[in-house]
Amino acid sequence: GPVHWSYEGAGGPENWAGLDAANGLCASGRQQSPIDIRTTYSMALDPLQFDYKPTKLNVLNNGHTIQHNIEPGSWLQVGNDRYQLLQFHFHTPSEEAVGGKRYPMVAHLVHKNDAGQLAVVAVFLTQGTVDNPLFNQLWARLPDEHPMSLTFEDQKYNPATILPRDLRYWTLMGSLTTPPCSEGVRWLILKTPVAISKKQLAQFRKEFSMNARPIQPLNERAILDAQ
Ligand code: B30
Ligand code: ZN
Repeated sequence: GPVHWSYEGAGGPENWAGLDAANGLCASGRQQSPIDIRTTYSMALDPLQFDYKPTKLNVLNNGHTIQHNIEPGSWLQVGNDRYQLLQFHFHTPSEEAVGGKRYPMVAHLVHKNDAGQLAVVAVFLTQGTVDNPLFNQLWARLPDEHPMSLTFEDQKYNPATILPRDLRYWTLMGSLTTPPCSEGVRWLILKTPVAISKKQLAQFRKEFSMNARPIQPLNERAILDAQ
């Protein structure tokens, strides 16, 4: 059958564009993600306003990550732009790099506005000394086959629990980091990492040892920095 996209070998990132006619931007796009954050430009940026509410725990193993789908009703507002939180998922190592260095993991919180435009908030995950209680709840019963989706009716959590206290961020326009690598994605990358334990990192890596796309050229983009 057709080669499915993956992170190494025949289906790996260097070959994504050749796997499907819809994936052309993976090779030819000029605004691709992820990027390395090096030179940034200070600007007065709108603060991120998270208006998230408790949601039923859903866990999906889609073969390339663990994804948590969110019930309608959680919102992100940036200036006058309002986006609904759809899902969040993880990559290891982090896809985005800071000064050439990747964090152990990243969470991508995927939002969409009424016009269908995506805004993805990236939260770096670093290794701390104690379990992060949220991740104990999220990953208590990971689906070990894919595709496989589990919903726990009696387990609610507020997705805001994944956010650091300090919401300062970098921003630029980019793309989906997976095929079809569609552009027009508003990236909001939080500067402050959140800690999870070594055991929790290992729990994810046991299933997904490497699911990060290589760093993409910045080309004519500027990374803005709210100071
Ligand atoms: S990311 O945040 O840039 N890594 C999608 C959303 C965010 C990112 C990447 C992809 C997305 O919505 N992709 C389309 C849906 N997927 C299904 C899915 O959610 O699991 C189609 C697909 O990719 O083939 Cu796998
Ligand atoms: Zn992602």
